[in-house]
Amino acid sequence: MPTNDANTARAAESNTRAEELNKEKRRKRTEIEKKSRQDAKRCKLDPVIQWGKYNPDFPTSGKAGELELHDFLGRLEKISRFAESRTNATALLLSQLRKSPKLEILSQLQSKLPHFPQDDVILLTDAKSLETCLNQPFGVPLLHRATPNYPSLGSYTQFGIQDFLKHLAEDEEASISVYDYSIEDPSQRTRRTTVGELLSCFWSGNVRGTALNFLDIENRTRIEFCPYQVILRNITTRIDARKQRDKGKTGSEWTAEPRKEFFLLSLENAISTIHVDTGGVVTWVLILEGRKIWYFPRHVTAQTVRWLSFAGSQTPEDYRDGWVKVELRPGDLLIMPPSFPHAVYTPEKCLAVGGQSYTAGNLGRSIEGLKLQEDHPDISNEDLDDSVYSTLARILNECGPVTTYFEKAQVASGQSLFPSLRDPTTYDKLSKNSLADILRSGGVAIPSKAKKIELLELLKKNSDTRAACTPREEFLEAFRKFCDEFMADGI
Ligand SMILES: O=C(O)CCC(=O)C(=O)O
Ligand SMILES: [Fe+2]
Repeated sequence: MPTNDANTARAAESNTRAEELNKEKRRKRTEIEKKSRQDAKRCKLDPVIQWGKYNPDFPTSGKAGELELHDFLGRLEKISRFAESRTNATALLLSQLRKSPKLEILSQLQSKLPHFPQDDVILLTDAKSLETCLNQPFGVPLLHRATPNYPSLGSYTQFGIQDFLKHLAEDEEASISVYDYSIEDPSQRTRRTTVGELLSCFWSGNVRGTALNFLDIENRTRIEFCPYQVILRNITTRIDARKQRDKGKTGSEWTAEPRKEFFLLSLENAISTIHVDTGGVVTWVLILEGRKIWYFPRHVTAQTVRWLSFAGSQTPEDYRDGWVKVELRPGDLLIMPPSFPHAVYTPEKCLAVGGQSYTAGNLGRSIEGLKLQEDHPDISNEDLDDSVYSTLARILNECGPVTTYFEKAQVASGQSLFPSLRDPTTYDKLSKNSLADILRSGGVAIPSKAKKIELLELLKKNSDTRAACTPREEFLEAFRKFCDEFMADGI
């Protein structure tokens, strides 16, 4: 039989154990409560995007060019609304129902969800969401709003206007191009100037008042601003990564191809009218200092882009469902799909950096966009450069291992857009005009009043003898090979 002492000792021991257990439970509960308080705080901090104020009705000097662009912006503003998205609408609804009972929140969500807006933009929260989106095709812009909980996805966002001016001041004599809309003739608005003039505008507080827009200043600082997820999803990075047999230092023959980035340095009230970026690229823009208002049509298809060509860069009217705008602040990142019409207003001095790439998910759209730009060169503010064709030729030749069946199918579906001089199998199906187009684009002279049969003869002869010699022909050749291989393997 245990003694009284032993009983007391055992009871004391079990009391201590119970106390320890209770202590552990209390500690866990406090931890859980702390975490849920933090979660609640986070939900409060990132509820709804707050779009800032700006004044599109800025003063002008009365010069014709300035009035024209001021008028353009006024008309664009009238038909634009800030971007909506399901994520944002949910956050807004939840913030309104914050104090309601749970059942009420559930019933409101149930009745309102089916009527939520379509996504005007895809809102990114963090690096993971950026990576996920870049792995897929996307038809609306990706937007990351920097917040305390979800800081900027770009690096070096503390690099501002003064830092950049100091870097430029190393060579004040250097020439630079600027878009100056105070010039009346639109074709003369992009003019050459010097870094000296740029510095004096920014350092003097811009007393002349012209809203100069220095676009496309090559980033030669050697600082890379591009978010690493964008670099890693770039299809050429992925192709190159598969080719490096030796990843080590010793014996490495690796030479890095510089990735181009561009600074956009704008004085307040700078405006870029409607355009698509050249070459069917995916464009990313990161704001370093100041703000920009970015406008784009709510509904974009190939027809929208053809309408841009038809209506011109200063006619925002008659786009289906109007325009969407987003306000970009320091640290914010915007990524546009290929050949996506946009216009930009800079309400305050701004430094942004950006670049271009092709992604596997959007490669089909890029090729479609290239054809749109060939047919309608006026949709872009830049001409198609040979390097676009060379880059795409390389991608088409080498992208097999890094593209899915679906992505390949999307690319191959564009085959008929580019009838090739070296693809005799399709000639017989084409009209006389199309045959003449192919011959002309291959630089072959066409006899006047030639019949279809003669054009066919000419094409057959030329396709046998001509080797691809221009970058465009290289691209056509690569595209044809890509499509042939897809047909042979895929279907
Ligand atoms: O900032 C601007 O005025 C135009 C920028 C733009 O169109 C671009 O980066 O694609
Ligand atoms: Fe642009």
